[in-house]
Amino acid sequence: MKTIDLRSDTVTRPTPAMRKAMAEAVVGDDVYGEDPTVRRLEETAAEMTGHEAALFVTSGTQGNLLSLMCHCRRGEAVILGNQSHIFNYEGGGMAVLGGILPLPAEDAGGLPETSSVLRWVRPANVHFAPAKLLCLENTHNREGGNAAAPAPFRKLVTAAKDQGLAVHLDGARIFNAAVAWEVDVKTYTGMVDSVQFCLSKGLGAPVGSLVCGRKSFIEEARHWRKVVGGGMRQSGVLAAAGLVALKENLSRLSEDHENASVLAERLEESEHLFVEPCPKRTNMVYFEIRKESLTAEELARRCRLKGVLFNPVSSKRVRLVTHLDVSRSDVREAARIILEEAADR
Ligand code: TLP
Repeated sequence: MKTIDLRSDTVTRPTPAMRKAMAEAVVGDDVYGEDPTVRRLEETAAEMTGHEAALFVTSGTQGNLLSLMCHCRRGEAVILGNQSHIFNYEGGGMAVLGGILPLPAEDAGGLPETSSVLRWVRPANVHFAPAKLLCLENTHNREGGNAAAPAPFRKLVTAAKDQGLAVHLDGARIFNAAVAWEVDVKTYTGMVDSVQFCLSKGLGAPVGSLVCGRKSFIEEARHWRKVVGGGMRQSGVLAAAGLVALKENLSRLSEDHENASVLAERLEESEHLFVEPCPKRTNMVYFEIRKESLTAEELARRCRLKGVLFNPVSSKRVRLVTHLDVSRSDVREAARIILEEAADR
């Protein structure tokens, strides 16, 4: 039985071209700054995002953590969406390791409300942890994978900067946003102080993320990366796959988006499922189960037996993610199985 894995775009296996590049990578000790493949990846990432420098890190979570630790000292605060990945799914790393206070703002729909952000910008007062940074997420994972449009994104960044805040972008899937809006990725990345993007999601590389920013910022991030045990040695083996991902897999992201739309349309046929509308869909589909007797856990269990994997995100809510290893016929087949299992009593 074929498995159609819609749990996440993190599940992709490296392509033959990636494996070849990994096998042939010229490497050195990157803690000494001597790995030419890592350097090439970092230079490529900086150039693509419109920043001075970049740092290859182990994961999106590590990239976000280092960025926050560079922007804020202990006792300072970060404003971020209450639905954001950093707030919900990164183990509170900023508080655990950085002594940084998260200040949540309403971000239903994907971008935090400007008023909800600005209420945390308060006058200096002994009682307050001063807010130094705004974090944005695009595309927005928990908000349906929605890609924020360039104009409201710019407006919010400008409003934050006018208040003296720095802005960090959790751009785990920022290339999906750029592809969805048909703009250069710099439209988003060029206006923020720092950005983290993932190679290991829709771009299909096995491991790694890049943090991009000013030279001095990246030097400090390099220090914090070592502190958290992320100093890697011959990591050119991994960077080589990342370079292939950036060269070969950007233009095909639109296929994932189309497949997600096909999946959404098919699932809308069911009276038992409510497919959450998404203003600018990328590679995710969220739906709610409207049938009283069926939980997301039970639907996932039944579909797993038929070879379709996905993650429940709550007792009635499900997320499906399309990616490199899922074809158009796979999504049609997955939709068929989900519809069938949802209809079954
Ligand atoms: N997201 C994962 C899970 O952790 C939920 C997924 O399967 O989607 N920012 C965003 C917006 C993310 O979606 C993720 C991963 C991260 C950061 C963290 O990246 P990693 O997993 O590389 O630490």
